[in-house]
Amino acid sequence: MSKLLTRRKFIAGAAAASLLAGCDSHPITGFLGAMKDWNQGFEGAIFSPARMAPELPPSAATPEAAFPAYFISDEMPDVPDNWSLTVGGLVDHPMTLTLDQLRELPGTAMCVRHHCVEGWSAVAAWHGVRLSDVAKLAGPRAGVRYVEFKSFDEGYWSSWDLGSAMHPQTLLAYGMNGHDLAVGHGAPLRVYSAVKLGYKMVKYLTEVNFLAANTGGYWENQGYDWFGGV
Ligand SMILES: Nc1nc2c(c(=O)[nH]1)N[C@H]1C(S)=C(S)[C@@H](COP(=O)(O)O)O[C@H]1N2
Ligand SMILES: [Mo]
Repeated sequence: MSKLLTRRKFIAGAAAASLLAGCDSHPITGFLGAMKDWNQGFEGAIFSPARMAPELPPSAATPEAAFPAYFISDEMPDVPDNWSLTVGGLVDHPMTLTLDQLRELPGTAMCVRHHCVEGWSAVAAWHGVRLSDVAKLAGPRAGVRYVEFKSFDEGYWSSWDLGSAMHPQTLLAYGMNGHDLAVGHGAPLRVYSAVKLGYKMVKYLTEVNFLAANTGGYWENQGYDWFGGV
């Protein structure tokens, strides 16, 4: 399969994702059919139901002007023209996804509290696609144990344990509080999760890589806890 997912194949993929999301009364065809040879045990282990972290009503959201925007670049990063997300590593179907393609996937939203190790916390609703749905399209291989996230912000990156990455409350988020993600908060796409501390949630995302090895992270390599759970 080509690196660039064609629109037709992508739509088949989106259909496969919604089938996998729980409606499996349809015949297994196309992209989903191609995935039937997955290692079933591995699939069960990584996409098994997880305990859900507490969510808050959208009315609990912090006024946005009071929600810090934090990035390591000296100035707010410039969103590259023709931005796209690369999904690769040890996967059967490496992909390059545009923002429109991501928006066509089944989406979800959650309102949760953000915890930064520097001592602040704030609440927002985040909108996007479950990383586990993107993983189902990419088809991680049995040796995968980690997921690495890279950004266009001065090389900021993080790597996660596969279980946290596949948690149903771990999103590739393109929206916040009902509108598009602002550049300050990581546009066009960031990781957002109810189960991790702020520094694990890479903004300005460019790459998601499914890997056998732990590749550390920007803050993790300077002493912050690598797991970084909430
Ligand atoms: N690319 C990138 N992602 C990043 C950071 C960063 O500097 N660059 N900072 C992290 C930290 S420490 C926190 S607390 C959150 C902040 O997210 P916010 O700016 O939306 O509040 O982003 C995380 N993701
Ligand atoms: Mo942070």
